[in-house]
Amino acid sequence: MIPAYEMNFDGLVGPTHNYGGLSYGNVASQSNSQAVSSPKEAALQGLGKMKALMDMGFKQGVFAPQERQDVAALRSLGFTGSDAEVIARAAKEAMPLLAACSSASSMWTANSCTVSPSADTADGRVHFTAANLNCKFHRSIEHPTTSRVLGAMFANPQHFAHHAALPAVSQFGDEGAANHTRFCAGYGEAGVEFFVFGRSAFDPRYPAPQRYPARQTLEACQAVARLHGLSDDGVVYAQQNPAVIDQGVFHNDVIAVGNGEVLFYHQDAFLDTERVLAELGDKLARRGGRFQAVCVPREAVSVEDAVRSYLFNSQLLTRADGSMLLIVPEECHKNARVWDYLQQLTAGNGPIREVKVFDLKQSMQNGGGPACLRLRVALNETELAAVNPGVIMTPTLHDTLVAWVGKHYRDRLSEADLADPQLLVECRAALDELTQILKLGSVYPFQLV
Ligand code: SUG
Repeated sequence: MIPAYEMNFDGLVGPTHNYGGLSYGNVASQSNSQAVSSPKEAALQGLGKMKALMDMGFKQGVFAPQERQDVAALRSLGFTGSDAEVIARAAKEAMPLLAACSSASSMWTANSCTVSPSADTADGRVHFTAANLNCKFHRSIEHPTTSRVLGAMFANPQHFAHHAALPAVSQFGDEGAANHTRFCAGYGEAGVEFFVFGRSAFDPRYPAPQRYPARQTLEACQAVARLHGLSDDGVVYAQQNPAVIDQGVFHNDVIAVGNGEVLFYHQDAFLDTERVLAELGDKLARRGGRFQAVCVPREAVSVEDAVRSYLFNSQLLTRADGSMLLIVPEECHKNARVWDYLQQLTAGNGPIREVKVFDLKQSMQNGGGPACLRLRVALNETELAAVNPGVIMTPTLHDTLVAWVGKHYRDRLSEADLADPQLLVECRAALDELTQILKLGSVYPFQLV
């Protein structure tokens, strides 16, 4: 069998990173609304994580940010004139819309798309479906550029198949890989794809949350599975517990993470948990794997502590010796109950043996932890060789990107700064240079005119 790997493509934080308070149902986004951000620090924190994982021997890639501000989106809402006039008018008349069109939210690449590796798909190619992210306006404008960037990263049609985002209506609300996990005995072997939804558009048997929106629907999950050519015996669907959505678990990756044969999850994460675990176990066994569920009981870590610390928004990585490493944000270290739990977990004889802590505060304050910042793509060696080499992290690329951030990014950004017409000019200059560094060609609207 051809050797295969999991590769993490981390979102490079864009130069307009700010705290817009744009995500109702995401506790961190709401509580840090209008705090002053540091785009430079945010980008460097992200690059620090990418470098650390590369240095540990993991395959690491980088996913380019989007053009912001999105002047075309503002124009579609009726703001007219030159680009500078559009921004000035939006700032004066509708600051929330300017904030939405300035968001650097594409950094959370776990939401960019859903990926099915070639071992799972009917035509033997790696399939990508861009996520419509249609629950939030500021995120719903990401997918056209996401599709172009994915197309430039994974260009070879012999190995890679790309699907446009699902129809942008709430019945097909799709948040990408944040609600999708894949279990397998080995990255190159057929696996079991686990889709978690928050509600059904049509079927009243699935209770929706009361307070906060459920962003992902069952029907979206089923459509992605069909598009990717997955077989029924390689797919499991589960409903997220609506009670935890109402406590701020706006994506499944805020309450569970899986890798290889292991699911690390909170006791309250799902509805019908026993059925879900049994189905995962059976289906993985038929694909040669031995499913292991690591449940975190609510007595050890409450849902509130899970949401505050982002314990489950961690990266679960397989080390060379087959044991697993958990990459957690610093907020886990600061929470005594979570930290105690992690000490016990790694001291036991379960699969997770080590924890590493990263400072990702700039992203965390908008509700994005280590797992949100990365898109996982399982690739065999032949497919890996077909990835655009410009987006594969190397020590040289890391240093180039650190220098690029130093040259172009602001130290501070407040809501008032979004009205500065110079910001757009700076961002476009930065992104124009970036597409050359990453060898992406023309992917941004300002490059396509
Ligand atoms: O969609 N926050 C993002 C965070 C996404 C986290 N991703 C995963 N869990 N995979 C969201 O809610 C906040 C932007 C602001 O308020 O400025 C924001 O979009």
